[in-house]
Amino acid sequence: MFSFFKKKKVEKEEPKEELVVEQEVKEIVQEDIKETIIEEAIVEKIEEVPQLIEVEKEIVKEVETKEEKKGFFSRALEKTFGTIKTVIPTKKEKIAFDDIEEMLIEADMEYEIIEKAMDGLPEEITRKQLRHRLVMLFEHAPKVDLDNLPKPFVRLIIGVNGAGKTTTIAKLAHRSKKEGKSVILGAGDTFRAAAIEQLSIWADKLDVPIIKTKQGHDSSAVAYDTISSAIARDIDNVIIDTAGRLQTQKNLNNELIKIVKVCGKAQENAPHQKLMILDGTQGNTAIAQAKAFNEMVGIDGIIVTKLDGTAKGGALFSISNQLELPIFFVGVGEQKDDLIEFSPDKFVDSLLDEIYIDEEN
Ligand SMILES: Nc1nc2c(ncn2[C@@H]2O[C@H](COP(=O)(O)OP(=O)(O)OP(=O)(O)O)[C@@H](O)[C@H]2O)c(=O)[nH]1
Ligand SMILES: [Mg+2]
Repeated sequence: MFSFFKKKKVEKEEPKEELVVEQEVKEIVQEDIKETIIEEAIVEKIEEVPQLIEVEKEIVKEVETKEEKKGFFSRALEKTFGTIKTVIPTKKEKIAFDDIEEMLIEADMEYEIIEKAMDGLPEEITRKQLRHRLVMLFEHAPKVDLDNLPKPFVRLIIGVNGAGKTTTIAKLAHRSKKEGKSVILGAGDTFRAAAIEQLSIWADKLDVPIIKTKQGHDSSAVAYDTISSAIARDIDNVIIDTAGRLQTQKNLNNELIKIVKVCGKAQENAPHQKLMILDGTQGNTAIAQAKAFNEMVGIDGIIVTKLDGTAKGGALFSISNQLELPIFFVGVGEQKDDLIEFSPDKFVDSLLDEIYIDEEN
């Protein structure tokens, strides 16, 4: 009995070993097959890489466009929209004339402009009707051809004290770099030592060259040197800071006129853009300042700052319409990326999205 069982046990063990070996061989073969499949898949995918990169680029672009639009109303107009919603709390297909009028007043659009925009509209207003009227308010502003810019392209930044000039210069320089353009800054606010320091810190942070002098020195000389340096170094963009000034400060204003003249000596037709920086929290009062500066040196465009902190977004309509100047950018914070390219269509659409149900009608 005992030997029988023993024998049987031995007989059973032999095929088990064979089975184990067979199993191991199978596993090795399966691994090989798997590796081959993976290798083939990788080769296939490598061939697809250029197409995938294209698809990825398109997706990124789409997301950026959406983000830009979303960014526009979620940040720039957050407070303005908050105010609008107190007047029109629920979205509708048609909105009463009086509600629209009240909403625009609350958003700090000038009453004269509101009357002009709404003249002849019916008692119940559709999105399409209102959109047409609001977009029209920006139409006097001349279009700027950004395709054939001179090199260097010189921008002179002007405005009253604390409007956000120096910070906006940093944002514009950052934007130039992102677009693959070289840029140089001119510390033309020689009035305050801290101003030169402030722009130098930004230049360091952004890793862009800066031309500066000592406090109290001639700011037009800084402007001249910055443009000359850009020409010598083949730099695309020049951005020149200036001291904050009120339209009533005669000496400072003569200085500004001199800076403009001297820029023209360094390069023909420079400065190519005189940009007025307006503090958005000032709403309509900023318009009077801009008018005075426009008479003094001629302004080519506006950048409205600090829209993140104000419910006065509606003033953008009056600013552009009254001054008949384009708004190029809006500032929505203190960081280098907090600058949004302004588009009347996007601005109006994001505002209407808040109060109308239907996108099309
Ligand atoms: N929230 C917010 N703050 C801003 C914006 N732009 C500028 N600031 C802040 O406003 C203050 C004044 O900005 P500056 O860039 O120094 O203004 P400036 O016009 O150069 O001032 P002066 O040189 O004194 O005339 C700073 O504290 C900035 O950080 C913006 O878009 N949003
Ligand atoms: Mg400054």
